[in-house]
Amino acid sequence: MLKDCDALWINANLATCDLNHTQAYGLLPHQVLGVKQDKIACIAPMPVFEQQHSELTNLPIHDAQNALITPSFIDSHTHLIHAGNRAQEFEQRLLGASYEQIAQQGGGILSTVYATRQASVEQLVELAIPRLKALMAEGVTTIEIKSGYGLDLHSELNMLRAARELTKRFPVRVSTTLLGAHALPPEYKNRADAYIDWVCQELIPAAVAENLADAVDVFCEHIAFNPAQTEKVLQTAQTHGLGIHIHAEQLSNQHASALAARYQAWSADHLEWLDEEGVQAMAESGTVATLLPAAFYFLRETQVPPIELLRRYHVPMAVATDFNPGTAPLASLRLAMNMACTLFRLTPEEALLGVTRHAAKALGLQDQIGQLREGFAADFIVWNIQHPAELAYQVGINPIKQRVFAGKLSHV
Ligand code: DI6
Ligand code: FE
Repeated sequence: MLKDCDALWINANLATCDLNHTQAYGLLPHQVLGVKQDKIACIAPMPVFEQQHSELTNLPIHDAQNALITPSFIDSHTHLIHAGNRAQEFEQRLLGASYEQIAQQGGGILSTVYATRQASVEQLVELAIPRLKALMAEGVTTIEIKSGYGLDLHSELNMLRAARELTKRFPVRVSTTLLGAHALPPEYKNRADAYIDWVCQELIPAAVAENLADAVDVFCEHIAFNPAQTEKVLQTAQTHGLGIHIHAEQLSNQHASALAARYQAWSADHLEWLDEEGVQAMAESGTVATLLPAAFYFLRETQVPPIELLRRYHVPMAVATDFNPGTAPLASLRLAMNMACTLFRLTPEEALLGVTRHAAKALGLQDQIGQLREGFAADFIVWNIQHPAELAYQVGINPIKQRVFAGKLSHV
């Protein structure tokens, strides 16, 4: 009932991203959307509002004036918390060094580890704020943030504490991921198995004890951890009831996506070298394929993820920034959507679902966010655009009219 709502948005075209609406984008033209507390309470055609108008005089009413409303965006893969930057490495790569060579020489991820270990929680938060604000200004209300630049107990937990702290200061939801198995720290040089044992026996339990991690992630790659080491971490995550993400098939095919699918991973991410067996395994386990076109772009990769196969097997595709100082210094989810279209040939509709419904599933939050649907979080954006395809099409213009998080208008 509209009169039970706390606020209404009227004259709105909704791109619900809800499968139950068979139109592309789940489009419902000329609707009223009612919010109660932090949830969407009612979605109805405008004539329903007109009939009940006389009973609704005390309600705050926002006239969308035929603007488009979408679920707000979810950036489901970021390394937002870190210190330092790697502009020099960017230059080295342009002069011919590869990402792998730089990593093998002790640069790359480890250079960010050295900088991050020097920073306090407060400094990490301060460094993250402008990055977060940039994402929020484009319509993001949920963001996944990984650790992985500490690689010791104190620094890994501090990264997660900084990520949690952001939710106390900003109207944003954060999903945290422990990426202790991101790179081998210098203290464990040539002792990767011992490091993985430490991750499983000390680091994961410590993060769980403080409720700092919603999920666990592993970089399974020839320059990082092998499938056997990866599996140990996934087993431990499962024992603790944590969600699972995996950095898989980014630089080579390690069959890591199929491995993670056996552990019901929420998502497998990157996937440039994914094969059909991996796609099939992901389809069976309901694992989301998270595409990170910015990393592909910055590394000037040429191997494109198998989009056609993912479509054929109905594997849901998410799109995220992978914001990080090495391979994706990009705090724009809208540009990532555009790159998913131009570089990977996603349709604009797939790109939008990739930052809404499918991104929610990649975070295990598919029953709460990512769709305009009664009972879902009242997290949505009112856009000054005519058609949802414009969101992936145009870059550098920000058509946000209103940003609503948990039922409240929020300004960034
Ligand atoms: N793959 C990535 O794209 C990021 N981590 C990973 O495993 C990059 C991390 C970095 O280079 O700092
Ligand atoms: Fe990443």
